[in-house]
Amino acid sequence: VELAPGAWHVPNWLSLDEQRELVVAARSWAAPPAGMRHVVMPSGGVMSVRTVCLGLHWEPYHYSEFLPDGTPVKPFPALLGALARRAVADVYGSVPPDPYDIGLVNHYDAGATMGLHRDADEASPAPVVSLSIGDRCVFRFGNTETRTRPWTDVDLHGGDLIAFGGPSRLAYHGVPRIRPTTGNPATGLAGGRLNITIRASGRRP
Ligand code: MD5
Ligand code: FE
Repeated sequence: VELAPGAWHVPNWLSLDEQRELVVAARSWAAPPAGMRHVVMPSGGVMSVRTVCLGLHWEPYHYSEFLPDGTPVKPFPALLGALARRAVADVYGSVPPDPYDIGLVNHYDAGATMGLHRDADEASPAPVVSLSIGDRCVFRFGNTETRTRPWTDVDLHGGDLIAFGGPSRLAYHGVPRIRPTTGNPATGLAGGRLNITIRASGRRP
C-alpha cells in the first residue's frame, strides 16, 4: 500500500521465524555495554522510548562512533543489511548505492510515544526501512512541510514493513499510541513494541 509518493506499507512482510530471530538478536543488542537506554533531549526531556543504536550511535542531532559515556557503539549486524536490501528491492525494485550501515532499535512499552519529527541526520537519500514486532501501534505519517495536519494514521502490526524513500524520506512522522497486549506471543517478545529502523549514513567507509 502506497501511503504517499515513495512511502510504502507492506503488512506482514516478516515471517514469524524472522520475527523470532530479530527478538533473540535484540536481546543481545539491548544488553550493556552500549545497550538500550532512554535518550535525553537537549531540552532535558527524556524520551519514553528506549533505544539502542548499531553501527553508528544517534544522539540528538548527530551520529557518532561512541556513546556519551565513551563506550563504542555495537557493530552493524549483517542480518539488518540483508533485510534492508531485500525490503527496498521488494518495494522499489532496486537497491540504493549507499550501503545500509545504521540500525536504530526502539522498544515502546504500553505508555511510550514518539512525537512528530523528521529523520534528517543522514547524508544519504537511501530509503529508511522500518520493521515492527509485537504490539500494534498507531503510526502517524505527516507531510514534508509542517509538523501539523494533514497526516494519516496507520495501524501498524507486528511483522509489518514500512519504507520511506523519494519525496517521503523527510516527512514528519511519529507514534502517538501503542495498543498494549496486541502482540503475538509466539515471537518471543515479552511485551511492548519493537521497532527496527535501518538507514544509510552516506558516510564514506
Ligand atoms: C517507529 N521510528 O515506529 C519509527 C519508525 C525513529 C522512528 O521514527 O526515528 O526511530 S521509522 C519511521 C520513518 C523513518 C524515516 C522517514 C519516515 C518515517 N517518514 O518519512 O515518515 O518507532
Ligand atoms: Fe523517525
